[in-house]
Amino acid sequence: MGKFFNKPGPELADRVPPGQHLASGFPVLTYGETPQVSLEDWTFKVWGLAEPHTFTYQDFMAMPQSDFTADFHCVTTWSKLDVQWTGVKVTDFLAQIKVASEAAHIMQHCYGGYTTNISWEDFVREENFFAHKLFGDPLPAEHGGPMRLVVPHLYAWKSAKWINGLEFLEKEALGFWERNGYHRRGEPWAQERYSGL
Ligand SMILES: Nc1nc2c(c(=O)[nH]1)N[C@H]1C(S)=C(S)[C@@H](COP(=O)(O)O)O[C@H]1N2
Ligand SMILES: [Mo]
Repeated sequence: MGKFFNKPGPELADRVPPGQHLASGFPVLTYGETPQVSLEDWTFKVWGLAEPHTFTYQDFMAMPQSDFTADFHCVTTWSKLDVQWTGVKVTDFLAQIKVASEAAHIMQHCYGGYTTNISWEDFVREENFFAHKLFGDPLPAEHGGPMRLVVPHLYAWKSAKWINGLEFLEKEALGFWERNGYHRRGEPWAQERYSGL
């Protein structure tokens, strides 16, 4: 700890959820290998309770682009404030696809096989986005490049790196960490860390 993690001062305390410490630098947290996917090869699919469609990286570049600054909270107790990203807002992306009204949950799928589930309400928030730049540079592979999801209001395991698809579901299903004891939702201010099963 000590060297890499700092207790937030009073001016930042209201930005750091309970049980979290500030990380210096931006740690990398990956289960397994880092997939190497080129921009040319990257594709992104939607299926399930959505009209099936495959998007390329170029397709994403043609969508409205936005800059975002967001705090990032890993359940292993580090947080990083004011991370700067560039990408496509989830709400702008959703305008490009047709989703059935019964869709209430979404499974995020990734190169490498990682999955994580999220409810429709948690997914469609204005501050969620697909990011392809980090602090102005192309998103490095270890942080999820070419493309990752960023969901600032939930613990970062809900922000899928190397994302390659969304499966729209009527009922909740559990992703990789959620099947292995993590909370279904993962809200940091409520410390929704583990499922308690
Ligand atoms: N595909 C994939 N996405 C993932 C993970 C992973 O192992 N594989 N780890 C998650 C966890 S636990 C965290 S804290 C963040 C870490 O993001 P970072 O490595 O950019 O800091 O990515 C999340 N997204
Ligand atoms: Mo994490």
